[in-house]
Parts: sequence; structure tokens; C-alpha cells
Amino acid sequence: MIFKKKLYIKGMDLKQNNNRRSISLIAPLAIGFSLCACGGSEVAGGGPSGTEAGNAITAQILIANAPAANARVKLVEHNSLDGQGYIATANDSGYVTIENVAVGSYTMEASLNESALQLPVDVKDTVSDVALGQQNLQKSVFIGGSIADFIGDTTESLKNMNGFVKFRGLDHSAAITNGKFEIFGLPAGHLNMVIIPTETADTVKVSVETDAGDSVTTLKPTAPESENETLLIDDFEDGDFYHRLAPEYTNFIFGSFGGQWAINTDPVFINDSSNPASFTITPAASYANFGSPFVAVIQDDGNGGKEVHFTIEFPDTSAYKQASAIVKVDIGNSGVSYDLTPIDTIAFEAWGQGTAVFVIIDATLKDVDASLGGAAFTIGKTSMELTQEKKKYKFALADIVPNEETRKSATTMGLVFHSNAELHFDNLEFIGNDLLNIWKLKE
Ligand SMILES: [Ca+2]
Ligand SMILES: [Ca+2]
Repeated sequence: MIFKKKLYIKGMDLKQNNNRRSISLIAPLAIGFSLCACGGSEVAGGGPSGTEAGNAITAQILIANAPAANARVKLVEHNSLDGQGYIATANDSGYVTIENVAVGSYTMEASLNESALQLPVDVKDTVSDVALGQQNLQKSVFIGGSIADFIGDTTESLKNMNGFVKFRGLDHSAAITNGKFEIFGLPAGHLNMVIIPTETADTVKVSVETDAGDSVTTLKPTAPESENETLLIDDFEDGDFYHRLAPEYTNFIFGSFGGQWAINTDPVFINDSSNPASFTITPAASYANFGSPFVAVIQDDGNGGKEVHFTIEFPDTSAYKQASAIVKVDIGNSGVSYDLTPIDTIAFEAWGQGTAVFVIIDATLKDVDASLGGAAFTIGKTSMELTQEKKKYKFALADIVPNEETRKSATTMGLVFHSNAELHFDNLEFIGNDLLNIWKLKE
């Protein structure tokens, strides 16, 4: 069941706006509709209109994929609140035809027993037919209960209000008595509901999204869909080896902050051509670069910004089968784990050549076999084939680390390589809710 609440109250307050009665809203619509002069005309289901001039709306109404004989069909102007319109009945084969329909926008509702459907129908001219094809009835929807509960408004006058509930474009209405109402047999889908008090208050409009068979008693205003926030972890524009939040949320210790980027290799040798166990990283990274070898691989992105960009060549793989390299960032302080629960999705741009494995690591894990090296601390991973074209990756944290408890302790994330590669990398983002809590709860 999906609820989307679009509630507004005309004027500011239901209690105080006594002057603007609902009739002022309803009347123009009612007048507009009366020009249609079509209410109540019943057209039996049957064949096409032959040589007669005029349009026809045709459909075959089904229930569980069988003809819905005698289904009641009504065509109501889509903004209308009075439920008046064209009426027809499906024949034994479920076919229904409504002829000579005035130009306009309508909602077609079909119903049979406890099933119903609604369809928007646009009639653009008075000569072209509108064929709606086969349409299946679905279990209808119930809306009811207490108006105050339904719209989540505890205003006193609403609790005991009297009035009517109506639906735009549909022939459904119900009385509200002492704040209570019940409507059965509504077609599933988007329902534009209007609450019209008999006195002392303005109309209230709500739109309700329903699925077949729903029983709706509240719009659940307390649970609006929370907007996800996106937190940029690093875009490398500052050219340093800390992620963007490191200076604020990590400690300055041993001459530097946490939240550091690094490239680590196993075996540990880099750019030593005399050592057969050495990796070659280009541009050449060394500890001479401002204290971190990582700074060297932050390069111009060709569009006025910066990105991580390097190639890595592995040592002789016949001698070092287990060789690996990782580009990684500590989430916070070195050696401290963080609860990643606020993260829904981890996103970044990556492209280049070769295979990378995106990993999440908890280096605080104790019960691991030290001989396995850093890989033993991996709590989640997913493989990615780098493409020549820039690509935005989005990984749901729950997919990478399915165990909820495991997500609560992580130190590091990064990309692991097991063979030669070229990597472009930029714009690491966390997407979720209350993302700063990852760090704040550790303060
Ligand atoms: Ca960038
Ligand atoms: Ca940075």
C-alpha cells in the first residue's frame, strides 16, 4: 500500500476560515459540467456507430481475463465532483461503447461486484473514436474511518465534523457523520479526494495512491518518504590526501588527520625497477610528495578539475601470484571502525581499464588469519570491469554488506586490483540519511 499525501487546506486554518465555504470551489465545476448536457444518457454496449457521425469510446472490460458481462461503466469529466456523466453497460462479451462524447478529459470507471478500474480518457474531437482495448477489473479499494485520523489533523472541529467526501472524476461520494466515513468499491490508483464540511470549515483536498484491494484508513502523515541526502566524501579538488570531512571529524594525531587516502601494495615495493617484486605506478608515487604517495596520483581531469588517475603495472605474476594493490580511504581515524548504517548507497565515478573490486574493510577484526593479509578484513565486496567511458557506480550498502550487524563496524573502503589497470576515479559520495552521524557518534 502506498500513501502519498498532498494535503492542503484552503486558507490557513480549518476552524477560522468560515467565510470561504466549499461551495465557492465547487460551483464553477458544476456549472461547467452542466454544459456537457450528457448526464444520465445510457448507451447499451454494442457494435460501432456505423455511418453515423460522431465519436465512440470502446473498450472490452475483463475480470480475471474473462469478459465482465454487465460491468457498469461511467465516464465523468475528470475534474468533476458531482459524479454525473455518460453511463453504459458492458455486453456479454465485456464490450462497451459510449457514443457522441463531448470533447474533454474524462475518467472512465468500470465496476462489477467488488472489482473496479479507472482510466483517464482524452476526447480530442467529436469524430475520432477512442479505442481503449482490453481492461481488467481489479479488487476495489475501501477508504474510511475517522476524518481526523485519516488526514492526520487533530483539529477539534474535524473530529466531529459532518459533510461529504467526494472524488474528482468518479461517481463516488459518502457522508461524513460525526467525523466518520466509509466508501467501498473505489477503483485502485490515484484518487483525488475532496472533503467538504457542511459548515464552519473549508474543503480539504487530499490525493491518495492506492493499490488493488487496499483498505485505507489513514494517510500516515507521520511517515513521509524521507528525502535521501547526498554527502560528497571527496572530489579531490583540494589536491590533498584527506577526504573532505577528515579535518572536521577526525583527530589530528602524529602530525596528520585521519580520513586519509592511500595506495597500498602487496608486496610493498613501488617503482623500484631493480626489484622484481616492485609495482610500477604512473605517475610515480613516492613519499616525497607532500608526505603521502597518494598526492601524486591526483591529476587534472581535463575539465578544470581534479581526479585520481594512475596506471599500475604488477610485478612478475609468475613469481607473485597473490600480488594485490588497493586504493583506499579511511572513513575516520586510523584503526577506528565506524557504523555505516546511515548509508543507503555508495556512489562514485570510475573508468579506465582492468578489473577492480570495490571493498569495504573492517581492520579492527581480530579473529582473522594474519597470513591472508588485508583481504582477511574485507566485510563486503563487489567486482567491477572498468570501462573506457566514464561511469557512475552506485552500490547499495546492503548489497555489498548484507549482514546488518557487520555494517556497524567498518574502517576503510577502496578499490582492489589483482592485475594491471588504469584507474580514473572521482566524486565519492555517500547517499542516505543523517550521514554525519557516522562521524558524530564517534566524537
Ligand atoms: Ca573532481
Ligand atoms: Ca581531499
